[in-house]
Amino acid sequence: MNKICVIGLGYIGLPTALLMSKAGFEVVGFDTDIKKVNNLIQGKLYFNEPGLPKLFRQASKKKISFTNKIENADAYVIAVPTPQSEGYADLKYVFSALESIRSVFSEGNLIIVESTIGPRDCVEKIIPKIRKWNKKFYFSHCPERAIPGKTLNEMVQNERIIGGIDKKSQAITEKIYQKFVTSNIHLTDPTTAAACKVMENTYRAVNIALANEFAILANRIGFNVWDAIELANKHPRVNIHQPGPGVGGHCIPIDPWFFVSEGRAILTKTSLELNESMKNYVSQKFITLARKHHLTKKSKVAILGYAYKKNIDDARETPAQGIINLLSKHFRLLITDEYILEKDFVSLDQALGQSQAIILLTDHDQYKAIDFKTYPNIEFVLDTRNVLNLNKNFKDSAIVLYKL
Ligand code: SAJ
Repeated sequence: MNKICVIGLGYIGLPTALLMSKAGFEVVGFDTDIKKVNNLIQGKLYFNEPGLPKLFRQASKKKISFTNKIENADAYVIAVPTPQSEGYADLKYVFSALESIRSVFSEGNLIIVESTIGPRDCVEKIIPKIRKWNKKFYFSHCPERAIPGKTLNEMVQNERIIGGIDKKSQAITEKIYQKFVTSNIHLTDPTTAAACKVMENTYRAVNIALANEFAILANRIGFNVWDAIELANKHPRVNIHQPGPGVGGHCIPIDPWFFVSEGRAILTKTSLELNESMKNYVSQKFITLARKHHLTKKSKVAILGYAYKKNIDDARETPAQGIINLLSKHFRLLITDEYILEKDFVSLDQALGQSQAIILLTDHDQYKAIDFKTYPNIEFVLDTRNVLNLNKNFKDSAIVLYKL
């Protein structure tokens, strides 16, 4: 396997292509979006990820090219989006990637699917399509498991699962990943590989839901959930997650639905719904506080943070959008997030300087340094991420701090 064609040059496909090129393979990066391809040809990246510009410069000196015309290769890596549609992974982009591959496919080539899919999708939907080509093929499902913000480190350092349809598929896929993965590689079948990936994200969704439930209970009972979680986590076998305004990103609110659609995943379904309902809960809590502080429809309220999690420019499925939709019916909103450049947001200083109340939705590090005494216009702050500290951020100020 010398030449690899990576299909889909997004958050996963592009770093994968660059790492494979750095590892010595001849790589073709293919995307149907001509704008993306042209940007890459001109040396421009279109999303931020630590270490990506450096890796891009290094890879550019190697054998890598970008195109919107598919090329024959020894191995094809599919890294296209698989949005959720009524509880199932929508495979339309995987199928169109397969159609592209089919036009250049040779006997004995390898196809690797990295996109997240339902546990039965390989066996029931993807492999039968390839079989119909009537050519000898090798196939593996290697779900990507890298977290935005640390994508490159995790692609190299995380343990990797290779779900091959037979021993030869497993072996030739392993040979590719061995070249750039420094951690253990585990061999299994495609269904188990896909199930692992969905289980990982379901574990997160369920545990975040539990933390959110604790936050709701804490409000009723009257204790500080953040302190209580910290103390409970001192127990050697307890790891309670963090509550928050909801769960964003393209994985945790989405992938667990692939289990729910199997019909028996009661705990998973309830957890997804509970996480989804946090947007409403947080908005209602803010509205109740605003009434107490006599805010009106004319009052300006600042939204701190729009990205789905801290210190990244990724806003996919961000709970902030739902909260903005709800709160914009009640107040004049000033939204700020200095990571999100393409939106017409205001600066942090403008948001703080012009608002009567603040709701903090994303735990960007920069918010930890805000000195609220310089903004006497603010009456209260609702911190949904436990970023702000009464003694530090509110020293010498009369602003009231509330937490989720
Ligand atoms: N969140 C909480 N409380 C927590 C942890 C997270 O509310 O205790 C929220 C975050 O604020 C964010 C969302 O959950 O809105 C998801 O963030 P995340 O950092 O937990 O995960 P993702 O979606 O960025 O990436 C996940 C990762 N999966 C796991 O950790 C099991 C990553 O490894 C996967 O590669 C990725 O999903 C994926 O592609 O599936």
